[in-house]
Amino acid sequence: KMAIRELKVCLLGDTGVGKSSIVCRFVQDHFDHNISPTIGASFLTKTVPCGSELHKFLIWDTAGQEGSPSSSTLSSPSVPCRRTMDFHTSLS
Ligand SMILES: Nc1nc2c(ncn2[C@@H]2O[C@H](COP(=O)(O)OP(=O)(O)OP(=O)(O)O)[C@@H](O)[C@H]2O)c(=O)[nH]1
Ligand SMILES: [Mg+2]
Repeated sequence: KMAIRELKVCLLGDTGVGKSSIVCRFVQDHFDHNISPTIGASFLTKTVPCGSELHKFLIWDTAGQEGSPSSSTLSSPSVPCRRTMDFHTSLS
């Protein structure tokens, strides 16, 4: 069984600069021309093989419209994450 290394990534920045688009490209290799502004925060993960390990990216994609997110935006279980998706790059 391969060891899993967790890598935490948090995207911050003004609304419309393309944070969610970068995340979408990274996790799904897809560009969505009609992507909606993020509300609250989105949490996504993607796991990719890297040498003898698996690297699991834990990605928090925050909403630029709402100004600087407080630390509670990212840590409180009460804050809605509008999308939670797991992506795994095929090992075969
Ligand atoms: N032409 C072009 N448009 C892009 C690119 N990246 C993002 N966009 C467009 O820019 C707009 C905003 O992209 P988002 O990814 O929603 O930006 P965001 O930073 O997540 O915005 P918030 O969620 O509001 O914070 C969308 O209409 C995207 O389609 C790019 O590389 N090229
Ligand atoms: Mg966004």
